[in-house]
Amino acid sequence: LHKLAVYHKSESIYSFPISENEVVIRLRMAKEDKDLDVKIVYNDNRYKFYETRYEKNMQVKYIDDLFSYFEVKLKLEDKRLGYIFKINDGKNTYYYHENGITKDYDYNYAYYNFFQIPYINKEDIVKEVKFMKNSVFYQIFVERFNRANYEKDDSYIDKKWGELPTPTSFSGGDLKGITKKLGYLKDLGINAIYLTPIFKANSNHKYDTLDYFEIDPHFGTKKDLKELVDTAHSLGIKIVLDAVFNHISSSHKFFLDVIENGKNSKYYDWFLIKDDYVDLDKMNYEVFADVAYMPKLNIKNEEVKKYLIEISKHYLKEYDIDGWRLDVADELSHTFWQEFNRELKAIKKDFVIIGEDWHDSQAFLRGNEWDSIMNYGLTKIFLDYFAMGKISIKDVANRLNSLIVRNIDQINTMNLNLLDSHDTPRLMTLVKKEKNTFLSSLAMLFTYIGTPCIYYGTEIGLEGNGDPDCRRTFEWDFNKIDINLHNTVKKLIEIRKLDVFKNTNISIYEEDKKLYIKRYDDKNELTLIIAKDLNYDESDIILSSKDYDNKKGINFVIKYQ
Ligand code: ARE
Repeated sequence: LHKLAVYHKSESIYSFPISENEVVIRLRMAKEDKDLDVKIVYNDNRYKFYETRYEKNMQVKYIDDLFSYFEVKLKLEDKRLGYIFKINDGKNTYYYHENGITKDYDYNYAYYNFFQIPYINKEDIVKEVKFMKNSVFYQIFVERFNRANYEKDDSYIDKKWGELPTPTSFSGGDLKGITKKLGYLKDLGINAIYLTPIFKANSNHKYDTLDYFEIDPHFGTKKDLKELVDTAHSLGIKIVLDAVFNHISSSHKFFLDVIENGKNSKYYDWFLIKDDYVDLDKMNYEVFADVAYMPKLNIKNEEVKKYLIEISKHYLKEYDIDGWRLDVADELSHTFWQEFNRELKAIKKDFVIIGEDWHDSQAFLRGNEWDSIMNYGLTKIFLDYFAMGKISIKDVANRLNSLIVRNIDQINTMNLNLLDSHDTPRLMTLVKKEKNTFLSSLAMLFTYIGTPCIYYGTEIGLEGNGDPDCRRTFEWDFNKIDINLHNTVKKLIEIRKLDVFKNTNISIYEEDKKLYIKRYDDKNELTLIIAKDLNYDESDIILSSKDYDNKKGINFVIKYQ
């Protein structure tokens, strides 16, 4: 037994209830110890742990570069779990408990050192937002998706639809344009949309808010937003908006007031200014990254908190939106997000909170702040393998597993998985236009645990390098696109809706330089195989869901060059 690798912590990602009478227990061990006999010894009434105990085998569920993670799901009658682990390495039996690893364990005299979940309080169980597990998201950069043909002041538009964007160019996309294409999205299989910011702002991306209570006039009116949300809902499509709360525009009236009145402004404490007056040249105030026109808000200030929560509630109550995606969410305080979560979930339960954090965000994902993140951790694995060829298929398996054990099952189900976005180069460009690689990446995205999100235009193979090139206009002339590619993406979306994806069972491993991702439930099993040297015809690449219904355990094979 490699003792140094053995790790467990109660009431953490290693020990969590999924309902009042069901808990998941994980135990980390060395990768080399994956074949050892591991048992959990427990009583669901910890007060009786001394008298009676039950034993259950634990199975290896995930393996990464260093560790194997054993897991067991326990059904409980009582809610007060006490447990230890019993490990047999063929020679010795070891007991692992709060005091470490020992060769003996005297149950009569357990010194209060068993691990425990003292009591499963229903309100502490992390809840899944119901619609997430059935959703395929579509991210829209509003300025570039579609321009509706209607009377509006278009004097601001300086690029023809189809011309390449610059950091400051305008092509004219708007909310009505999106509403018009909801039928198209429905047909594609999309049932949730995330829009980049739509509130009044100077830039084309609208991350520099001038007024949170106004829809940007380039994008439309309040009526247009209402119509968009209502039409979407009537088609069974959810709408998530972008909340930019880390900073506002330096031309926002609150900041202008501070520029004018310095410390005497009633908004002085809304920002983080080093001196009594703002010095724009010296940039003596905190900003987003190093961007002078985006002064950071002071989230410690109770008035700021109240203001931001009021905005969030306003769109929920007035427009019945289904979630917020939170910009630069990792720089705002836990205290703020807890308040935000409590207030919003009190209004609508089936409401999702998606944080933008490119790293391990577990600290925000304990159930009382965000539900989910934009899962760039996954994006990075795709990049390293499919785009850069920097890692092996074995590394892919390891890292895909590693990413799962960062969080509990409920969160994994809700994480927004993406391959590209308005902040990254586009998938098609990253894979150098190799269609099989492109489809392999997408197949992996759709098979992985979590909620897949495609960036507008992925389904037509839209290309683009980093910001701003990844924000090109959509091509609506379908004579100009690869219709086979489009149909294949559509098929992937259809497959994703199968029942087998509605649980957290997943098994990811490498064998003979092939990557296997298996999803399963009591009745079905679906395996995705990805490898460089599979000998299948293009026509075999994707099996339809009809085939799936008729067979058990079909392979859904993807090859790429
Ligand atoms: C503009 C230019 C860029 C230029 C940038 C900096 O277009 O070419 O590089 O200025 O001068 C919005 C606009 C951008 C704009 C930016 C500033 O959409 O076009 O860029 O404002 O004016 C980090 C943050 C993360 C952020 C990304 C981009 O942590 O929050 O960088 N993403 C959000 C939005 C953006 C938005 C903003 C924030 C600002 O999604 O669209 O930009 O509101 C590692 C780091 C991460 C880092 C990531 C990417 O993983 O750990 O922290 O994310 O790399 O760099």
